[in-house]
Amino acid sequence: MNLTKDELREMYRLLLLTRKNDERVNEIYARKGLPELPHSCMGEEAIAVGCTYKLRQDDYIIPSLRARGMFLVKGIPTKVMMAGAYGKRTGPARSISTSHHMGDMSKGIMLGTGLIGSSVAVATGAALGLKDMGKDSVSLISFGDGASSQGDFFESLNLAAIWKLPVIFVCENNGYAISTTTDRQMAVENVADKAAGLGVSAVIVDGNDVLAVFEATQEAVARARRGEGPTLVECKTNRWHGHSENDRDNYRNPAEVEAMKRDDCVKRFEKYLLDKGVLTPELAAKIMQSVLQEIDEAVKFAEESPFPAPEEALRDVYAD
Ligand SMILES: Cc1ncc(C[n+]2csc(CCOP(=O)(O)OP(=O)(O)O)c2C)c(N)n1
Ligand SMILES: [Mg+2]
Repeated sequence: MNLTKDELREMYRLLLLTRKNDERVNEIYARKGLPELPHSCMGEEAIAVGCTYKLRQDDYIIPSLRARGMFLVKGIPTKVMMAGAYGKRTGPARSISTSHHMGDMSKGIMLGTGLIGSSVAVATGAALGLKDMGKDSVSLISFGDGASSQGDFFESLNLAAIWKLPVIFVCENNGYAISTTTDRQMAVENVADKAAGLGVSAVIVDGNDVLAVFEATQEAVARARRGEGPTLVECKTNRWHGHSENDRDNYRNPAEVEAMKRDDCVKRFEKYLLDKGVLTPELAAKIMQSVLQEIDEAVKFAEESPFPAPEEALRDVYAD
C-alpha cells in the first residue's frame, strides 16, 4: 500500500468529517427541518473516501446519493455542502441542484441525477469521451445495489467491456433499496456476479474497510489507465439509517441495525491507526476538534447565507 503516515491521517480526517457532517445535518433536519431531505450515508463512509482518495483532478466522478465523502475528497468545501442542505445561494449551483447530486467540472465532478441507475450510463459515456480524446483519465461512478438491477447498468457494463472503457463501477451494496432486500430484487448473490456475465472484471471487498476499498479501486484505476478496460468494485456495507431521514425504517429489526453499528468503519480505521502508531489519542482528539470546528463554521456560513432570488431560478438553464 502506497500511503504515507500523513496520507493515512488525512484519510481518517476525511472519514470523520463525512461522519460528523452527516450527523449534524441529520440533527438540524430533525430539530427544525431543512429544504433538502437528508439521505444519511452513516455506515458507508469508507467507500466514498476509499474509492476517491488519490484520484486526480482530471479523473471524473459521479457520487451516488450516499457517497457524500467523495465530494469532500475531491475538494468541495464543507460549507458549500452545508449551504446546499440549507438551499442557500452559496450552495452548489446556487442550490438549484441538491447537494448530494452536485457537479463541479473544475474538480472533476459530474452532475448526478435522482434517477436511479441513469448516472451509470453517463459515467460510461464520459469514459468513452476520455478514451476518444486519448487521455489517461478515468471515470468513476458509485451507485447502490438497487441501481444494479436497472437496464442502464447492464447496457453500460456491456459497452464498457466491449470498448474497454476507462470506467470504474463502484457498487455500494448495503443490502437494501429503500425497504427492498437484495434477495427480493436480484436472483444472484452478488452484484459482481452480474458483471461476470457481461465480461467486466469484478472484485468484492469489505466496504467497511477503507484501505480495502482504496486498494481495490487503485488497482481498477491502474488497469483503466493502461487501457485494460472497466472494473466493478462491489463493496459490501451497511446503511445505518432509513432510506432518508423521513423514513421510519419500520421494516428492519432494530437488533439488525445495532449489529451493523458494531462494525463501524470509522472506529475500525481509528483502531488500526492507533495500533500502528500512526495516530495517538491526543492526535485523534485534535483531529476531532478541527472537524467539529469546520462543521460549526459551515453551519454558521449556511445560516448566514441568503436564499437565491426567485428570478435566478432559470439562470444557466437556457442558453442566451
Ligand atoms: C428510476 C428510479 N426508480 C425509482 C426511484 C426511487 N428510488 C430512489 S432511491 C431508490 C432505491 C435505491 O437503492 P440502492 O440503489 O440500493 O441505493 P441505496 O439507497 O441503498 O444507497 C429508489 C427505488 C428513483 N429515484 N429512480
Ligand atoms: Mg442499497
